[in-house]
Amino acid sequence: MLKLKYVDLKYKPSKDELLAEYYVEPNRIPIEKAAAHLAAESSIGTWTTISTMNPRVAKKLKPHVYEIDKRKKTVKIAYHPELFEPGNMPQIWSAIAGNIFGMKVVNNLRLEDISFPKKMARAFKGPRYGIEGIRNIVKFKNRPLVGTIVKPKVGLNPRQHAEVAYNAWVGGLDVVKDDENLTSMSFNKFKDRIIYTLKLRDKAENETGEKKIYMPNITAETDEMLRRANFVKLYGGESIMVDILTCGWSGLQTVRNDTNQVIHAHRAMHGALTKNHKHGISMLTIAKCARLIGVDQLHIGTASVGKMEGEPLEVEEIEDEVEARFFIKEKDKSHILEQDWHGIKPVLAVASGGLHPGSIPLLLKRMGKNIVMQFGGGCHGHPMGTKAGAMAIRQAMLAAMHGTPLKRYAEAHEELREAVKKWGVVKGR
Ligand code: CAP
Ligand code: MG
Repeated sequence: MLKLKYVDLKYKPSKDELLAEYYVEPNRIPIEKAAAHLAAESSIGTWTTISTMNPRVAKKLKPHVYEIDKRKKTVKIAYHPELFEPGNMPQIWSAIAGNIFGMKVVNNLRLEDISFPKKMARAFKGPRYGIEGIRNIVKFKNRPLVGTIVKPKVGLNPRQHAEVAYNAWVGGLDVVKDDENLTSMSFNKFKDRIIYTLKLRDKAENETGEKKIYMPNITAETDEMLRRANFVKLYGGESIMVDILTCGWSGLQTVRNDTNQVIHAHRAMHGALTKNHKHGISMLTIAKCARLIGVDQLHIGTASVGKMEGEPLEVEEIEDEVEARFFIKEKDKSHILEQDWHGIKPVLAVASGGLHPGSIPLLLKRMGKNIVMQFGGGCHGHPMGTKAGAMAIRQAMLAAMHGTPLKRYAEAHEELREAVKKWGVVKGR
């Protein structure tokens, strides 16, 4: 029976192959052996030699472990493109992020990065709007978008929900979105919420003369998501939000292909994959796949300014990803959501979680102005209420854009003053 040799450290991957990088902690075997098992199980092989393997299949489709770093415990594998179905993200993950996580030969395993060859990447649609499309909708380019998540996460009825959204908009926020666990509840039915909230969005637009955006969470079974997106469109909503990981890539692909709205991607559950830096799947990998499928906005954390754990690394991974292996121009140093991907539009990064007006200067410094900044507790927790919270956020954002220290700006702005009194100003480099 044919015994295949998967490790070939002299192998030079071609530009047509998919490259995957793993962190590998082998279980009492040499890392080379563990790597060979991973390569086999994620492609054509299994735990033993098999009579049905023929030299032709082996020669064409066998992946190559082409790099092993014993100190860093990293392994890189090159996969022939025909191991994958074009445009089928679930299948790609079933292969290179599938069975291998459960194998006894590894104690820990983390998929750190995927590099797609151009042809495979082009089988996906990418964002319909991307950064430029969203900027065209809001009609400004020179500042971050600021927004809120209606809080409490769930509990308000549709009228109350719409009222909170309205107060946030007229206070100065651009975006209002539902929370990740708010869908169609007994006390807050999706359709009622859409009707009331979009009506007050129109009112807020008329009163402020600014474009206001509502991102309703359509997360549900796939057909239902499409029905909800249609309903939103019927009432004049140009945006929808999807919990991309709990829905899965398949649901997300359908939403991307069968709707024509701006897609805001919430990453609820990502911590189950990303939080353990020895096991799971990196946010970088998730971000690349989400961009290929075609989300327009993606949560990437808050550069450790906010509440979510593990963020410095997460954000660094995304913001500083310059290992130009993903068919990008070698010299392109922009972050993974914005790199030039030859026709696949850039995605607008979303910073959310534990933010308040005092977080803005540092956030702006670390993440730049091409982001959506979102404030839940940091808006509705304002001592004077939601509208004042929104005003304080807008004031802090304008102050930060002009390089004015928040405390100085707050002297003449009561809302910001109260916010800074409650939450302070976040310091850092
Ligand atoms: C923010 C938020 C977001 C998380 C997601 C929340 O609210 O709505 O879902 O920030 O995190 O419920 O926590 P607060 P990430 O502003 O009140 O914290 O972007 O890291 O996935
Ligand atoms: Mg939330």
